[in-house]
Amino acid sequence: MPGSDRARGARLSPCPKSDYTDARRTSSFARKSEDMASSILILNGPNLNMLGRREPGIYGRASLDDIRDACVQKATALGLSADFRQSNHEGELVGWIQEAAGRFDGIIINAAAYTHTSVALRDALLAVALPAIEVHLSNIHAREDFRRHSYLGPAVRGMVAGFGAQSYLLAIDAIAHILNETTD
Ligand code: CA2
Repeated sequence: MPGSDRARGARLSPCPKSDYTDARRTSSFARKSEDMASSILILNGPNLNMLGRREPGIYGRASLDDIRDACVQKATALGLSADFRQSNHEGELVGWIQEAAGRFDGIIINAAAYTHTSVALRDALLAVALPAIEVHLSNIHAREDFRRHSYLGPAVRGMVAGFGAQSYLLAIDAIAHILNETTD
């Protein structure tokens, strides 16, 4: 799925041609020192702290703690470190995205209801220009019309939706692939 040119473009540093060519051949994992794992920030928006307690028919029975544990396990298996956070406050999520620049290599975000309302989260993701993936537990295209539009779409490389907690694990696979690929 196409992501924003701006987000991808910012990963290409303005270095001399020979270095640039080398950088294109070298994976981002390989560019890091061997003992330094790539790190991803996994963000969760409002009400996701309620998972497992209400609406299991739509969102499944896993709690957010269960999903965090599965994400950390999956990330570790892929050689990534993962920081998993949840907030009910848009501004806190914006702050975490802003702080991610220079500290994390990629972002996975389930912005929950803010997906469908937040220009601020979209702008923050575009501003930090880290590779980002949008996730949803439910298939947002099979629900109410208002859930079919995501403000985050232009700011992310792609979206995984509809697979319950598995959506997060698929997104970790995808970001590992992005971080491991030759920059192009
Ligand atoms: O499917 C998803 O992951 C959503 O991001 C979940 C959001 C919803 O607004 C999006 O359209 C799709 C809702 C998260 C609220 O989670 C609850 C969990 C348990 C009980 C009530 C809400």
